[in-house]
Amino acid sequence: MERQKALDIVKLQLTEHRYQHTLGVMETAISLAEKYGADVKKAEIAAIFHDYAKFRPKDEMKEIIMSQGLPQDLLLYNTELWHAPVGAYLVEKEAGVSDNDVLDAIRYHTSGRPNMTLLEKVIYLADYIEPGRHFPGVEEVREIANENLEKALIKAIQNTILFLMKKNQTIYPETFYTYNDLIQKLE
Ligand code: DGI
Ligand code: FE
Ligand code: FE
Ligand code: FE
Repeated sequence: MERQKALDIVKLQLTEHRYQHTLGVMETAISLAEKYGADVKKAEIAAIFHDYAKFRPKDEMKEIIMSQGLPQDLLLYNTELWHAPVGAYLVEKEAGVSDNDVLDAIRYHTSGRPNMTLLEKVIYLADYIEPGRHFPGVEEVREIANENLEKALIKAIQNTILFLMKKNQTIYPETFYTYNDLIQKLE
């Protein structure tokens, strides 16, 4: 799909602020893909669509999780996790994106998963470090991302887990499994 067509589709689904975030993720994902050898075109499309379902009503997302065979344990954790797998489903159904690498990068952009593909890592990290992000620790992750993709990903996940724990929020187990997998593979 052409970049402009994808952007036109996604713009209708997002607020202006979230659309600007999406443009940042797109530029960052392209840079990371070029640097680390991921498919640049797939990174572009996955980045554009990654938050497609962000503003869907919770009822609709819940119904899709229940009826479309998505992981049922999502329903026991933070609703903020839902837009990633639901987004993968809707982007295929409504926007006609059929590339499974792209759909998986959307599906796992919030929780990650063990054995993440290069493309999945690029999208997860681009989402975290795009220029519009300003939370504590992001600059450190940006610097690590210039050197080592996996180390930057680990730092981003550590920060996310610590942030959620400080707010007394639950942590989705997949987030821990992703973290453990990356640590175990670090050389
Ligand atoms: O959609 P974005 O805001 O661009 O970013 P995102 O999809 O990476 O994360 C959305 C939110 O999900 C973020 O505020 C933190 C939350 N989150 C991420 N991982 C977990 C999580 N919430 C819980 N409860 N557990 C997690 O493992
Ligand atoms: Fe997201
Ligand atoms: Fe993220
Ligand atoms: Fe995002």
